[in-house]
Amino acid sequence: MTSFKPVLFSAIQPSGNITIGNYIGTMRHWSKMQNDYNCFYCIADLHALTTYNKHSCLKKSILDTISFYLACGVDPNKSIIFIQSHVYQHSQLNWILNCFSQFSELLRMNQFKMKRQIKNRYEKTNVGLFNYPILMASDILLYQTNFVPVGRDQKQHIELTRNIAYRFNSLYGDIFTLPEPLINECGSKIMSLLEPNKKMSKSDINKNNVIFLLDDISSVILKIKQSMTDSEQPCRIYYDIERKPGISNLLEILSAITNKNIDILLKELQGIMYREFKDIVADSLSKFLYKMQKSYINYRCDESYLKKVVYEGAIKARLKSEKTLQNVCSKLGLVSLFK
Ligand code: AQP
Repeated sequence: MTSFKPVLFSAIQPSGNITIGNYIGTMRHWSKMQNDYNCFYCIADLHALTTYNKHSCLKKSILDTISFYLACGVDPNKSIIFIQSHVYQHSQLNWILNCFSQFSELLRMNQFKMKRQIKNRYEKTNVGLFNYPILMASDILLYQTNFVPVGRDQKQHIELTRNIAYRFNSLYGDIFTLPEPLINECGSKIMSLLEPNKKMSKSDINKNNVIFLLDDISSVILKIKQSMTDSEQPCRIYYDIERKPGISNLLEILSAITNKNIDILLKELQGIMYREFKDIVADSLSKFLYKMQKSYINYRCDESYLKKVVYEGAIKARLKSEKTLQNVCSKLGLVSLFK
């Protein structure tokens, strides 16, 4: 007899090289979650179209992302790994949910406000960027998801997803499961290295702000050494996001990759100077990335295996999502081709 497992959905958009922020905020939890949840791990390529302008690199980014999913321990025999655009149900439900979402609630989305500002400087904002949270709601709701591990930046999108699901359910009965975000206290928002009041992001123009999982070790060491701290005298290492955003950010990174909580780290780090602290962070990160990159390369050079994984994943994801979509269509009075 198979026991009931809650459904977990998580995704990363292949909008560039994956960052240590993406890893700490979500991916690092994925492999241990496989035993307790029915996991759907999606490569959100349609989302990437909203901001990505290097379309010639998109295919590479998608294959890189699948390889990192595998490198961080996701097992395709336990979890479903798939590419969003292979499962057309996402786009179909997206359109339907557009018709159950309000313009005003999308205008309130902080990520849209922030990304639109960046875009205004370089190009015009596209409608996809505005619509992004509804596509995200569709991704989640199609699988009757119970939990969504996300970084803090995505909390508002999960709240919107719940609101849309609740609105739909109030009209048509219990069609969608209302998902809960899973947000860790530590590492849920890793900040930029040089501007620690701003989130670390793949698309940051200043690459010294970001540790990418594919960075070579010498540049990781340099980026950490150059990272912004503060001028408090005497310099002391403690956790205080307001007063010491740079040091607190490095502490969160160190805590996440060493699996030690911050209180324990602080005891170990008592009395050391910032320079020594940065050496410790750089050393731990280098060891972590070296292992991760070694495993990544093994997967990345076998494209036919990567394609097999996402092919099989798409078949399973279509099966599950089609059930929800059929249910939704029938409630709406759309005529089925088959029945
Ligand atoms: N800095 C971060 N700290 C913690 N978690 C983070 N996440 C992103 N940045 C951080 C989490 O990673 C997951 C995947 O994110 P995404 O690729 O779907 O979109 P995003 O949040 O827009 O990521 P980026 O890196 O900022 O990409 P760009 O620059 O393309 O917009 C999400 O769960 C997110 O919370």
